[in-house]
Parts: sequence; C-alpha cells; structure tokens
Amino acid sequence: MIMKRKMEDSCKEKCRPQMSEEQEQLIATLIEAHHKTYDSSYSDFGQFRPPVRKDEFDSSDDCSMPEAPTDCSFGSSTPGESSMNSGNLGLLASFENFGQSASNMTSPFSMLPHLSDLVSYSIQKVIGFAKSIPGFRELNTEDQIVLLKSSVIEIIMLRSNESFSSEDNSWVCGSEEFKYSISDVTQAGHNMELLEPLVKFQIGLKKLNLHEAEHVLLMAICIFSPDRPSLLERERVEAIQERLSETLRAYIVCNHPPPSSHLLYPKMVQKLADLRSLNEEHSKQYLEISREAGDPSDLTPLLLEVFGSPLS
Ligand code: YS9
Repeated sequence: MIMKRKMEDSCKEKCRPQMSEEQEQLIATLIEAHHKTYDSSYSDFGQFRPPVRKDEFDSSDDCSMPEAPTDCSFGSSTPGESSMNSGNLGLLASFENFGQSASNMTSPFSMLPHLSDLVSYSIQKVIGFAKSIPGFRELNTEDQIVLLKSSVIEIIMLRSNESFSSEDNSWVCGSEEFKYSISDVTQAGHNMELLEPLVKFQIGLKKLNLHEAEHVLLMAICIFSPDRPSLLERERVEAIQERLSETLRAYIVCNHPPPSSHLLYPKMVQKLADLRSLNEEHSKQYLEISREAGDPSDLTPLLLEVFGSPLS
C-alpha cells in the first residue's frame, strides 16, 4: 500500500510538466459524469418495450408473438362457417394482412420498439453527460441543442463500445434477452450497408483498449465539434474542444504506456471521422425507417424530435 502510494506520487511528479491540476480535475469530472449516466448493470433495460426476435429460419411471417399473443387471425370465422363470406374467403384471405386493423398489423421491424426505447433512453443519458462537461451549460441554448442533436447518435455508438463484445460481435447488456446481435439490428429496419461499418467500428475501437479517461474524453471531444452546421458561437465550441484534446494528449503521454500508446491520439481522431460517416448513413436510413414503420409509436417522441419526424 505504501509502495503503491509512492509510485503514484512519483508518477505525478514526472507528469507535472505535462498534466496540470486543472486537466486532472477535468478528467475526474468527466469520469464521474460518465459513471452517473452509464449504468453498467443495465438494470433499466427491463422497462423498455420487450425485444421481439423473429425466427431467422422461419420465413412464414405469421402473426404469433412469443409473449403477448395478439389476435391476427380472421376473427372467429373458420372457412365455411359464415355463409355470407364463405365463397370469398379464399380470395380475400390471399390478400396480405386482410382482417388486420392498423393497430394489430405486424410491423416488419419487430425489434424497432425495443431498440427505439434503448436509443431514447441512451439519448437522455448522453444529455446528462453533456450537461456536466465544463463549458457546456455556459453555451447559448441554441448551440447546446445543435451540438447534442448532431452528435448524439455518434456518442451512443461510442458509449455502446462498453457493452460490445468482439468475441461474437454483439452488444451484451446482462441477460440473453438484452444481447444484441447484427440480426437484431436488421430487424429494426437497418441494412448491412450501415451495420457492417458499425460493427467494424466497434471492433477497431475495442482494439484501441482505451483507458476510461480516454473513453470519456473522446466522447466529450466528439460533442464539442466546432464544424457542426449552424453553430452560432463556433469559436467558443472550438476553444472547449481544444482544451479537451490537449488534456487527452497529455493524458496519453503521461499515463498510457507503449506500445499501445503508439499513434493512439491520431487513431482516436480517425474514430471521430468514422463516426461522421456512420452518422450520415444513419440519417438516411432513419428517414426511410420512420416512413416505413407500420406504427409511428414504434418510435418515441424524443426520437422523433432528435432525428426528425417524417411528417415535418
Ligand atoms: O435509427 C434508430 C433510431 C432505430 C437507431 C438505429 C441504430 C443503428 C444504426 C446503425 C445500424 C441502433 C439500432 C443501434 C445504435 C447503437 C443500436 C446500437 C442501439 C443497436 C443495439 C446495440 C447498440 C447500442 C448498445 C447500447 C447498449 C449499452 O451499451 C447503447 C448504450 O447507450 C448502452 C447503454
């Protein structure tokens, strides 16, 4: 214990010219903010609408739901029972979704309600994290909104790396029920064009083996991107991002041992570039999903506000 104390002191001594007290404090603040907004036990996930996974090997697309069965048969009438309709039944039944009202129509995107709730929940957590980054609250409200709206999907992709497992390319959030595979995301309406780069991004980020300090600094740097469209006070955003980047560089020099520290900073900057293209592709796919979703309430009001409503 005494030995450890001495080690830490000597390290601090060595770092003093590179890491200021203020920078140490900034890192402590970000880590605390992250702990308050990222629950590693994923205990809230049970409150989301449940995940509905369609059997990959069953293409029959029947209406049966694993948990809450909804009546999507043709009422109680069996062929021949109703004298009026019996002659038509064969023909009418051949029309897809005949007999289903809009409310019990099976959405083609069975995972959308659950993943919408997960993303909606994550957005709220990201807002909480952003608000505790020194300087954020001091920006004008319009810029706060611009920064959050434009970065939130990027931050969700970044923070999800904590649950991502490179073993089987899935996000593991506790139980089997909350383990998200690539196929789950395609069942929310997204296609491989976006999913493949997202998974590659996760694998590459995992390989960087970031310290927690680096992980939280990367998220903060991403939020304070001065090149987001229609910012009013770009220079102020840039100044805050500069402070964060300097802190990250100093942290790596002082605390990240070689060889994994090699080119770490530029590799992290590259991840921010990757996120831009993921963000752009997501916007396009989201627009399609929100138009095609059978039921608009599959999404949430917050999702519609942040990513846009097809009606606006
Ligand atoms: O377009 C919508 C709104 C439906 C979002 C689409 C996202 C996919 C876009 C690329 C294909 C969404 C479905 C993705 C984004 C991040 C998620 C992905 C939600 C699929 C499931 C895994 C994942 C994030 C995992 C998290 C779990 C945990 O780490 C989110 C994070 O905030 C956590 C709390």
